[in-house]
Amino acid sequence: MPEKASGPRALLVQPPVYDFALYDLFLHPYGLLRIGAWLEQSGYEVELLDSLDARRPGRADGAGRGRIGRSVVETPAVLRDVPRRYARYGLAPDTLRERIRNSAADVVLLGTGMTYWYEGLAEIAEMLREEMPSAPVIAGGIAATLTPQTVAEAASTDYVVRGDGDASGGASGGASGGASGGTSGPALPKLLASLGLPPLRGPLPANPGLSLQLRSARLRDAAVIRLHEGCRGACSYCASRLITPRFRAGTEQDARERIREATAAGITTFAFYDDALLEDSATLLEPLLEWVVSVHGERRLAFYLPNAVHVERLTSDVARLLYLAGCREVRLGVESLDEGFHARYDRKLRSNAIAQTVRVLTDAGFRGREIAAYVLAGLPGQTADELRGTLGGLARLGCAPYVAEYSPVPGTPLFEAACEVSRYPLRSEPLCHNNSIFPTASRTLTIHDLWRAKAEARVVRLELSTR
Ligand code: B12
Repeated sequence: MPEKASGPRALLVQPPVYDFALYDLFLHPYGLLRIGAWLEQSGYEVELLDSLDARRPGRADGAGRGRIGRSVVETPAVLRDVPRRYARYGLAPDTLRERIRNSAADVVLLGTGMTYWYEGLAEIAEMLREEMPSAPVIAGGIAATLTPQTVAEAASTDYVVRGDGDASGGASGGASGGASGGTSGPALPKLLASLGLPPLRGPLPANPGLSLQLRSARLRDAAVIRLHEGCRGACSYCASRLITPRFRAGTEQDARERIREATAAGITTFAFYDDALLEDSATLLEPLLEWVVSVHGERRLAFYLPNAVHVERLTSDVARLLYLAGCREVRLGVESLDEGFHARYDRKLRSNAIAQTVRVLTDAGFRGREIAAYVLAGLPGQTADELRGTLGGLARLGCAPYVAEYSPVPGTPLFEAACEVSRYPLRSEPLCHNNSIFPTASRTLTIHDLWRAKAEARVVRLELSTR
């Protein structure tokens, strides 16, 4: 039996993932590590078990991105028609079991990611139950917020915290089950207290715990940073408002602190996780980037925007500062160049704005593939012609396209329409939310149209990389 430490001990767990594909594009357990920082600040000893800490040798780029070791497993029955191999990603079950056995934690905090990743939760929860039966398991994070019932069943736990667990921070904070605090009051502190564990002190820290992150080899090359929580927009396909109902602006001080701490630990690559990074940029992002340039010099650090930014908010000042601070690639949330698309689904972009933004980025110094755009495919009612038109238009503008298949998220305005067109039982089976299966393929936009579009986008990216 592992020896008990004097203070309370918490184990943070990032589960393994079952999927058709998984690329580690700065896939960090950001929310879980913030909870970890909160526990540490409250006197807990915290350990991290990152089940995805299994980089395939030679398949990492040194900047925090890479492939994760996998083993092919049987495809779940409901996804049998998908002509791809299903796999389990992460550390081997025996390794995980050993790590759990060596933990003396009093409580387990289980992170959840995509709604369709609950099989990994079920696997690790079973191990936790077998190896540490007396430690309560509290699940939280994105899937816990979007599909709490599925998470509760998969993780066999009564303790599912929705939102950030700190009611002072947002309307979604709440916990279900056990003797927990319901949907009012700071859910996680109340829940811990009801379990006889020391309460959490102070407000939830803005930044995740860096020392915790450094315990996973996979998470040492880059740091995730987020200025704002949520988004003021209301795109019909997006879950941001369900996760963070009210937009919350961050502070420059917190962002500087994150960069200061990470660079002191030797990290020079940063990835922004914001849903609305350019919101109020004149008062937050711009001064922050000016500070980065003054302290670190021009293009000494590297910044990435994996979650894309709003096209119309990208002014020449922002573009110039992003370039000088070291942004290696700007990903734009274009989704479509069709006016009808934006009128129907998001009202966020006039199609002529993109040409202006590409000009602004080119003037700032970005070249070739460094100007990239996400294109959404598979929204109910979307046509292949529209997708093709968008890709052609982006190629003419010199913008590198990435086709993202739509993942329907329960509770979003578009979900019911997605259920109507889908050949899968989206309402009853979250495995079918997986973008890799193209769940909303339809007569107007077939899976073959999608494959063709993805191939076309790849060619445009290759052409741009030679410029
Ligand atoms: C960064 C990001 C990415 C990155 C990294 C992906 C990754 N897997 O981590 C990239 C760009 C690669 C990406 C890709 C995709 N993404 Co994405 N992504 C996000 C984003 C912006 C942030 C995720 C995140 O970590 N948030 C941080 C949260 C968890 O931190 P937090 O709020 O501070 O956490 C608090 C609480 O959640 C809570 N908490 C968190 N953990 C825990 C644990 C416990 C125990 C407790 C008690 C509390 C708790 O407390 C925290 C403290 O405040 C979200 C949108 C969003 N606003 O969250 C979409 C989101 C998760 N992505 C989504 C989608 C659709 C995708 C794609 C499918 C897009 C596509 N079509 O290609 C792909 C899939 C890629 C993959 N297979 O991984 C959807 C979810 C879909 C779903 N069905 O679940 C979201 C919600 C976006 C949306 N707008 O709808 N994504």
